[in-house]
Amino acid sequence: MGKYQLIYFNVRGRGEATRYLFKDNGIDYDEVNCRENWAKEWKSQMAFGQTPCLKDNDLSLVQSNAILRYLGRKHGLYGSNEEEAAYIDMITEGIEDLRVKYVTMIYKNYENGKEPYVADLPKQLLPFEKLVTKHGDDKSGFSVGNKRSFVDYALFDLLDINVVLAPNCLDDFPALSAFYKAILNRPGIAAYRETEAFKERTINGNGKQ
Ligand code: 0HH
Repeated sequence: MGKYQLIYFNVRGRGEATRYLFKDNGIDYDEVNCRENWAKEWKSQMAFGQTPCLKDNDLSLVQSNAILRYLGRKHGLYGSNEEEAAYIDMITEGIEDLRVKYVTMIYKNYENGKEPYVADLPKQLLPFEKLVTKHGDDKSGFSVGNKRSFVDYALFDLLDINVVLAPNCLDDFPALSAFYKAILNRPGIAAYRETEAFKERTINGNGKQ
């Protein structure tokens, strides 16, 4: 089996949860930066004209959440039973909804949109606080059940980008704070976040955060 390739721009963006999954689980992969020659070489190769793209031998997979689900199935990171997998999917879709709000504000309306976005953040984060409390284990950093799953990395990245935007946004959410800390302190994640590769990537393509 060849090594995975992650084709993406040199930003955290929609690639970061997959990078966390690789790093935390000791899975080797090659990073391919598609920024140069994006329009000429890469874009037409992508099923929806966008990246991230995961290559696994003959498989060429785009859509960041499809990539996470694929790796989740392949590496035993998709819950312990059907019910857990369903909650993992549900939280994944909730994360997607908030990520779309975040990305829209960052790319289309940062100057006027940041303040109302931050004001609305507690309302947006509350469902995740309740879900982790009910279905997961915050101290261990499990969103669902008592086992690592791909959604943990997606939730961690969502919290991380919002903490950069609004440093106190987790203060009133004890479960999310504990969850965030648990993932942050995992050796593979902590070591990765100390690398130049991580530090030199901006969160977003326009440098706003
Ligand atoms: N639903 C998709 C997913 O979840 C959305 C992917 C997406 O928006 O995977 N991809 C964007 C890059 S993410 C894309 O491919 C934002 C990072 C921006 C980095 C700089 C972009 C420079 C572009 C020349 N966008 C490129 C495109 O649509 O042509």
